[in-house]
Amino acid sequence: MSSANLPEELKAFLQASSTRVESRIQQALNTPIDGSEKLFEAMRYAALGPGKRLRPALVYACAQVFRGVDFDLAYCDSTAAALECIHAYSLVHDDLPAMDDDDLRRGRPTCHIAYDEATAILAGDALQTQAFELLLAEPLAPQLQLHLMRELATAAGARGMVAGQAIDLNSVDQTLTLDQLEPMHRLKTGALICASARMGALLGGAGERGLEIITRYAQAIGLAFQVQDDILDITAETAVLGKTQGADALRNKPTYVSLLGVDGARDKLAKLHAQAAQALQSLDGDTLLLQQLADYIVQRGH
Ligand code: GRG
Repeated sequence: MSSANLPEELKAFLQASSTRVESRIQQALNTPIDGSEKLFEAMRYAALGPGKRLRPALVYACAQVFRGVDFDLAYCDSTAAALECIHAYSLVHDDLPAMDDDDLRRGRPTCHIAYDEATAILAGDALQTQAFELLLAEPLAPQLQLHLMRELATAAGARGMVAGQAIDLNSVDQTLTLDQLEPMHRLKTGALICASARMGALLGGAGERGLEIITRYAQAIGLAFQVQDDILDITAETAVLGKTQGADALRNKPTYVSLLGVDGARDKLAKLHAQAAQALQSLDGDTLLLQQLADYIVQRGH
């Protein structure tokens, strides 16, 4: 699905949430101290490059589902920006020579190519801590603020995304089973997507039941996102992907496609899509946007 084919409501929502979060990130990254201009430039390059801003969109949409359409999305700006900063840092570090060693991301040179390796490492480090500064910048109820910080720290750290990345790096040239591949992706890609949805729901005032439903929805779309990523890695063109096509196969990394074939991976994707829709059925409120986001994740072309 290219952005031209998106339902109008979703297209408008994605546009509005991208504008909001980019402006919040700009604001956070516009005051370098003397001598750190290059660092800040690299941080802005990484965090404000042409990405889909999917995690911020999930924050806003999951808050809105509990608060209704009249809800002031400004309440979520810092949290949405925090999620995007963590995501941007993960991409910068993932592309480094010591990790995936990629020189193309979002259709442009990766951060360490556009700047240099040391600057890219520092930009990633600083984007990570910037995320927590952003969460602290919002005058929220202390309990809620602590809850958001815990969600993000857990999802991004050694029991979340970083664990997934460590397992992934160890899996090169290994034969993983599906039972090993799935937990790795639930951590590497799924944890941050799930945290985005849960943190949005918390900002929306979700209770325990609402949070549990959002978690089921987000776990399904988080894994679906990765399955579609694996499918695109072998079916889409580099120019469309904005990153090197076939990079996983080249590195001999196990993927859903290498284990299940393209058709098997598409079946898996359809099952996860259905699980996300099923979770939404138990949620009160207008879930159309969340359904459309799930559709977008499984049908996206890059
Ligand atoms: C380096 C600690 C550390 C973690 C890296 C998420 C991750 C862990 C690495 C990214 C590798 C990768 C390409 C994973 C596939 C799924 C994914 C996160 C794709 C990129 O996310 P998009 O499509 O990117 O949301 P945009 O550019 O749209 O923001």
